[in-house]
Formats: sequence, structure tokens, C-alpha cells
Amino acid sequence: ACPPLRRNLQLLAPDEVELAKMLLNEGQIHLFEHWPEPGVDDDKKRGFFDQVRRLNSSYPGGLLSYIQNAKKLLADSKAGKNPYDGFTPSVPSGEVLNFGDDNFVSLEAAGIKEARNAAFVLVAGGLGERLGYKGIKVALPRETTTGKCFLQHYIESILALQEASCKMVDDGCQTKIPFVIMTSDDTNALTIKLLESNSYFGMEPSQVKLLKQEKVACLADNDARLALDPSDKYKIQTKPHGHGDVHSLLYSSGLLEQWKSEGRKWVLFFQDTNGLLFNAIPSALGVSATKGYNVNSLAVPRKAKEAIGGITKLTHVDGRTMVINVEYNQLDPLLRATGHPDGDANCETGYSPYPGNINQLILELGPYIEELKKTHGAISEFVNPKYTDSTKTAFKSSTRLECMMQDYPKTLPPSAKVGFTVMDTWLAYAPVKNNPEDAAKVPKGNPYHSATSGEMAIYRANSLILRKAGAQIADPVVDTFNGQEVEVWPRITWSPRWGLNFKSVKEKVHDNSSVSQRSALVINGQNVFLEGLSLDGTLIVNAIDEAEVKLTSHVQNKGWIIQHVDYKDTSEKEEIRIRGFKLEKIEQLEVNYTEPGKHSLSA
Ligand code: UGB
Repeated sequence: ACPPLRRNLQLLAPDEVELAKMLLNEGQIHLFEHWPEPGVDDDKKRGFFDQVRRLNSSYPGGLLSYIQNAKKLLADSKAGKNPYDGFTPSVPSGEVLNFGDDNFVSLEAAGIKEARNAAFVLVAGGLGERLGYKGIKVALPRETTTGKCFLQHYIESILALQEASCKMVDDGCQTKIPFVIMTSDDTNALTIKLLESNSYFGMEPSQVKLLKQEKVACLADNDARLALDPSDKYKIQTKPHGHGDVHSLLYSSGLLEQWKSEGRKWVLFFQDTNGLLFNAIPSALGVSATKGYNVNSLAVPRKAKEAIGGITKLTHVDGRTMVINVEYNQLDPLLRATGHPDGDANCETGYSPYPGNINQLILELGPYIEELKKTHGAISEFVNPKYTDSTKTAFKSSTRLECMMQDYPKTLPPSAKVGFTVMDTWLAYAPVKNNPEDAAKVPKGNPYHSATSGEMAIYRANSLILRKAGAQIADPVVDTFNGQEVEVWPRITWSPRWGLNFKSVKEKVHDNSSVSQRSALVINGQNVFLEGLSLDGTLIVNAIDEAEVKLTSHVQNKGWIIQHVDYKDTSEKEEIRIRGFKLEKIEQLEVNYTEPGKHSLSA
């Protein structure tokens, strides 16, 4: 059927011949029509089939399934078929937590106790195209006062949980909480380099496992013809398949069974750049444990049109119901189609009535394994072609099938306990996703989700936590960086071992302590107490565990000044440009307590 391919058949192994036949049967003749006579580009032709083999083995059901699924989804998309046909949305009810109240504190305690039975999974295969940053996002500083990157913060937080959790039980617990990172070809090498060049940020290397997701073939048209790479005609163009791959990768890795045999109970999934996330983990895990949720999604109040999915109760005409994330681009059409002419709109609270999914999922391991035994981790897919016009006959650029990790509950039986936990945004959610130009265009009142807002949110959260613990923290000032108006609170940061949960912060903070707006305070050390500290400038405290340090005095110095940086200023590093400011370190007091015993920093 394809003479150029027939002439080259001797180059192929028998299984490759089978793959070639399958491709021809599925309408993929264009992949070979330009093949020259044998002897010309033979290595490239062999390389082409190496890639076809990889694409075939990394997709559940192989390339044949991929092409057939694509044909069906593309036809549905062309026909304008609504994936939510027959479903009516309504606002679900879930756990709403109030930071710092008795319920919150006891849930945090329950969650920390459970943490030793958990495993953490970070999905970090995305390149962050919206952010326009060239490196991997987990290497970005979470805040620039300490300069610690997201990955370091995540690892230190898991280690702090591990330590605190083991201390809460009296059985000599030595558990090492497993930490899996899903990478992709875009992020894998840089993630390994970041870990290795920083000694895994203090985690034992054996605790960390990287699982690399493979990309999937791009689709050139409605017939699901695979797209050739414009710069190499012996290569199929590929794009990421989405964070939903994490489930099939975990399943095929064998890790889930291993964790089960170790007595683990929970798997916590999280995303690459939410610097506040670990403020929410202890209490959310506490909710899962006390409510017995098989699936618990973390949510925050959502502004209409915000680029986070809405958690929605869907009721089918046949009576089925499920509580599931409806992605941000689908919520508006779904609402309009079901009798809500305003679509995705704020209600009288000033927020969308649908809680915002922050894609932090806590799954109960036992039921998760049982489900994956059935599905092998395959997640329902979708396709999102950008058509050239309303005839929907051609695409602006190639597309591909995608899947999302939060769609996992879609295949669960109605008996599954699926819940969600809503927390304050200031406490739990501050992703870094948008580049400065796009962030500046975000409608007023909606969050920027930029490097600027992501860093300022850390200071705000820490300031508010210290306030709640009794300290007097000055009000913020409002300033504009890269066209984004933000609140600038005192630059307060601490290591996760100092402030893992609200109770441990409260125990270390006395109400006679104060921090002025222009100050920066960095706390590294478990036993550092704010007892009468009055800070107006920059103070950095480093203390070993055996040192008990009381900060009791007035500390004043010129401190660190925030300087504006324009994102177009190429003389600055990219990670600085995208946040729109840098710290000019004029004067500071740095104190190091390296001897055991009681110490105090007094006037
Ligand atoms: N990711 C991968 O690991 N592999 C991939 O192929 C793609 C992504 P984005 P998105 O909480 O803010 C999600 O691009 O997909 C990783 C939810 O769907 O940052 O637009 C990537 O590295 C949405 O409901 O987000 O939106 C990153 O860690 C809402 O919850 C993560 O997946 C939103 O996040 C998310 O990728 C949010």
C-alpha cells in the first residue's frame, strides 16, 4: 500500500513491520511517503521506528489505542459533543476549616500523627510555558529572603513531618516517608541535577524516586494523523500527556504495593509551585483520617474565571452523582448549558460558589490500589484542538490527547468516599504560573498567580500566622511590581521544623513580640522563641536543636530594602525579573547558636 515503505522493509525488525502495518491500517501513510530509497537516511529511518516503539510501549494499550482514542475524541470535539451531557452541576458540601481554631488544631495533630503512614508524590513534568521561565519550576526560589527553592522547601517540609510524626508515637518509629517526583523529558535531567548538587536537601537519596512520564504523539488533523516534527521528517512530534500520567506510572512502578506492605495508608499528590501548600497538609490529612475519605481534594474559595478548576457535584439524569473537578475552561459552558445564563460568575460572597481545586489530592492507599488494579491507572482523556475556523476542519497547530490527575475519581464506584477540604487561600494556595505580562492583565481582584504574588503570599501567610499566635506584626504597605499591585508584609520566613503546625508556632511566640513592616526575620532552628523581640530591620537566627534561644530584645538596623526590577531588564537574572523586585541587603544581624544550652538574644 505504501511503496516507499515497502522498499525499505529490510531495515525493520519483525515487530517493527507489525507496527508499520498497524500504522498503515490506521491511516498513517503520510509518515512514510517521503522516505527515499534504501541507502539514504537509513539511520534516520531506524531512529523513526525506535521512537514508534517507545510511543507504543509507554501508552496503556499501545499506539493503536492512542490513535483510536484520538479519532473518537476528535470526532466528539468536532461534533461539539459536551463531555458533561446529561449531568447537572450543583454546589457540593465539604469540610470548611478555619485556621487556628480548636478543630483546626486537633485536625493538624491527627494529620501529623498519620504522616508517618504517608507517601508524597510531586508532579513536576510540566515546563511552565505560561510562566515563560526556562529552567525547571521547582528550582525557582520560593522566596528570595532565604533564596530556598521550592524543592528544598518541599523536602524540608516532608522531613519535618516525618520527624514530628515519629515523635508523636511511642514505638521507636524510624520511618522514612517516601517522596516520588514525576518528571518528563523536559524536567528530568535538571531535577536530578538539582537534587544531586544539593545532597537531596537533607533527604536520604533512597527516599526519593523519580518516575519519568513519556510524551504522546501529536495529532495533525481530525483523522488523528500523527504529526511529523517540522524540523525532522523522521520524527513524530510529541507533547506532554498531562499530570494524569502519574497514576499509571505509580501503578507500573510497583511502589504502591511496596508502600502497602510497609503499612502505609495515604498517598498525597501535589504540584510544582505552591509555596503555601504545606501549611495545609497536616489539617487536610487529619480530615482524611478522621472522615475516612478515600479521596480528599484540597480547595480554596475560587474567583469566577480564575484558572483553577471548580469542585462540582454532578448529577446525571440516570441518578448517578459524583463530586469532581470541572476544569476552568469547562465550568462556564457547563453552567450556561444547564440553566445558569451568567455562567462562571461570582455569587453574593464575591466568590464562585464552586470551591477552587488546588490539585492537592490525598488518596487512601488501599482503595487506590484496588481501583488501579482495574484501570491500570488509565485516566479519562480529553482533546483540546485549536481550530482555524468554525468549520472545525483544520487545526492552528497540532494537538494531542491529555489527562489530568484530579480526574481519578471519575471511574470510582458510587460507594467511594470522595470529599474535599476548603481552606483560606492566604494560608494554602499561591502558585507561580503566570508571566509578568499576563499576570498584569488578570482582572482586578483575581489572583495573579505570578512569581511576585507567590513570594508576597509567603510573607503574608507567615505574618498572619504570627499575628494569630499573638505577635504584633505591622500592617502591610501596597506596592506595584511588574504592573501588579500587591501587599508587602514583613519578610518573615522560617524553616519547616520551626513552624510545622499552628500549635508549634503558638508555643514559641509570646504576645510581647513585634515586627515592623520594613523588617525581615529568618528563623532556622527548632527551639527559637520570640519572647519580647522587637524587630525593626533584618534578623537571621540559626540555632542547633540543642540550643534553646530566646529572642528578647530590640533589634534595629538598616535592614534589607526592596528594589523594583523591571521584567524587561535583561541585566537581572530571570528568577529576579519575573518577580519584579530584589532585596538590597544593607545591614542585618545574623546570630548563630552552635552550642547546646539556653541562650538569649538580649539588648
Ligand atoms: N504537570 C506534569 O507533571 N506533567 C504534565 O504533562 C503537565 C503538568 P499546570 P494546569 O491548582 O493551580 C492544574 O500547568 O494543568 C505538572 C489543574 O488542572 O501548572 O493548568 C506540572 O509540573 C487545575 O484544576 O496547571 O491546572 C504542575 O506541577 C488547577 O487545580 C502540575 O502538573 C490548577 O492546576 C499542574 O500543571 C491549580
